[in-house]
Parts: sequence; C-alpha cells; structure tokens
Amino acid sequence: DFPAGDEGYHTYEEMVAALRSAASAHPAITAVSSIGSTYEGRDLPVIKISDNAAADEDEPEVLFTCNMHAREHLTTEMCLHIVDRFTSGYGTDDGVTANVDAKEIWVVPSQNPDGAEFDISGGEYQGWRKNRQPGDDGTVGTDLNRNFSYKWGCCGGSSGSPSAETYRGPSAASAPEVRAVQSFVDSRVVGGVQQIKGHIDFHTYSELVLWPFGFTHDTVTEGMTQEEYDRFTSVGEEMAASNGYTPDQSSGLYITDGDITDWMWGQHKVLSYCFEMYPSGGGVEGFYPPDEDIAPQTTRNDGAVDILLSNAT
Ligand code: 0X9
Ligand code: CA
Ligand code: CA
Ligand code: CA
Ligand code: ZN
Repeated sequence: DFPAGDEGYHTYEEMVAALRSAASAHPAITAVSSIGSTYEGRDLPVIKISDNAAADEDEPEVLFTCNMHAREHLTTEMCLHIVDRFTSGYGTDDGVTANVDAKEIWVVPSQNPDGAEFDISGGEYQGWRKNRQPGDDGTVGTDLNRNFSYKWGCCGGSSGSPSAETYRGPSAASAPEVRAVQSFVDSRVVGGVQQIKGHIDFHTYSELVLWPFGFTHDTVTEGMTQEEYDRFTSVGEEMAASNGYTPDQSSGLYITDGDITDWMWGQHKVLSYCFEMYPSGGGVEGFYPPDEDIAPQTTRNDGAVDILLSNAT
C-alpha cells in the first residue's frame, strides 16, 4: 500500500475499482476491457469513453496512457482524473459533452502495474522504474519506454545491460506490457486506417511537453517532414502555454530509442506527446509528491487534454 498520508493515490486494485465504478455509473458512455496482461499476470484494463460506447463508431479516437514507469504514480491519477472528468461531466459540462459525443477516448491508467505495486510494497516507496521481468543475468526489469519496436536500440538511447535503469530488453517488444500496448494500437487500424489520431503518454517529472523524435536530434528526417514537425511544435507549444510546462522535441531532454512516442508516430503517424508532469525538478522525492498535489496537478492539464482532443481529427 501507499505510505500513511498518501492514501489518496490509487493502488492497482483501487484503480481497477475506480474504472468499474465510473463504468457502472455511466454505462451508456463507457466500456471497460483489457489490452492484455503483465509479466506477473495482472490485467491491463482500458476504458473507452464515448457516446454509444459499445459501438465502434466512425469518430476520431484519442489515447491517454499513464504509469509506464512504476514510481510515476501521479500519472495514474492523471488518467483517472481524465476518466472522472469525461464521465461525470457528461451532460453538464458542454466541452466535455461535445468531446464525448464526437470522439472515442481510450484511457489506460497503468501500463506497468507490476512495477507500481512493487514500488509501494511494504508501505514504503522503493524508487522502482522498470517492469518486473527478469533479465538473463537474474536482475529484474525492462524499461518499457526503451522496449518499443520503432528504431529499438538504434542510437545509444538505451542500455543493453539488464541491471541498468534504461535496459531495453533482449529484443523489441520483449515486455508483455509493451506487446499489449502495441497490439492494442495496431488493432485500431480499421480498413487500413489508424483510428487513433492523438495520444499523450504521461510521465513525471520536469513539467515538459515533448514530441518525437527522441532517437535523433534532427527535426526533419525519415518519417518526419518539415510540415509534420511544425504541427508537433505548434500543438505542443499551445498545450505548454496552457499548463505552464516547457515545450521541446524529446531528444532535447536526452536521446532515447524505443520510446512510445517515437513508435506511435514512426509506426502509426499518431500525433503523440510525452508529458512530464509536476514537479519541475528535484531528486527521487520528485516522484513522490504528497497526495494533496493530485487534484491541482491533474486539473492543471485539463486545457492541454482539450487541445489534444481538438487536434485529433
Ligand atoms: O526517459 C524517459 O523514458 C522519459 N523520462 S522519465 O523521467 N519519465 O523516465 C522521457 C522520454 C521522452 N523521450 C526522450 N526524452 N527522448
Ligand atoms: Ca496526505
Ligand atoms: Ca461514439
Ligand atoms: Ca471508431
Ligand atoms: Zn517516466
């Protein structure tokens, strides 16, 4: 469990219960399903929020993913806040209602529940980042954000050593959690057209809005035209203006290879951003803001989420 005083954060079980309760309170606009299972066998739930949620309608789809890194618990709360806002606000908040009617919103609150549960084991924070899959030297964990299948391991932006914090895994998509996310997104290609038009993967921390590519410092390169880069920049800057984060190409932070946003764009041409949430700086404590920060720091991104939705067409 979370340490005393931080009970406002959701454990895995509480996250699953929160999705179920949002769904049972708003059955017409929600559908809960699964994108797969983790290394330890936990289910990876996804909630779809849209009018006529049971039907696959011809509406732009948007994906929000959270908690890829175990200790980044504030992001799980970000996804649950999105679920709460777009379900309880339906029919009362005009902007929410318009988005739920016009789009199909998919939310995966935890991509790494094995890691997240390990991180709070014993009621103390463990500082854990990766999943819980052993490597071939017996040390535990693949960095899911280095394990995606686009330019995996290409460019010095990950480690080949299983004990490293940025271990890329023995092969692309070797982590079951990454396979689940990739197969889900692959499955949204309908009639040869990717239905997901926009995506945010929430991380902590540093207060940044980041866009692809991460594997290169080049702006324009194979898979990214000047026009496409300019669109990433303008939507990214608009979102950053709304939440006070700093906008940048992700390689401006540092080079990564095999991260989710490079795959989302490189493989599927989805307008995909990585947000680094609150706080702006700090050491390991930066991953563990008190639960009193959850409401203000998740609400802070309402405008950015709406901008992403309005650009997902
Ligand atoms: O390193 C990561 O995976 C992300 N930062 S975190 O502190 N949450 O681990 C950043 C990924 C964004 N991509 C690049 N910076 N290239
Ligand atoms: Ca508290
Ligand atoms: Ca619909
Ligand atoms: Ca659809
Ligand atoms: Zn992260």
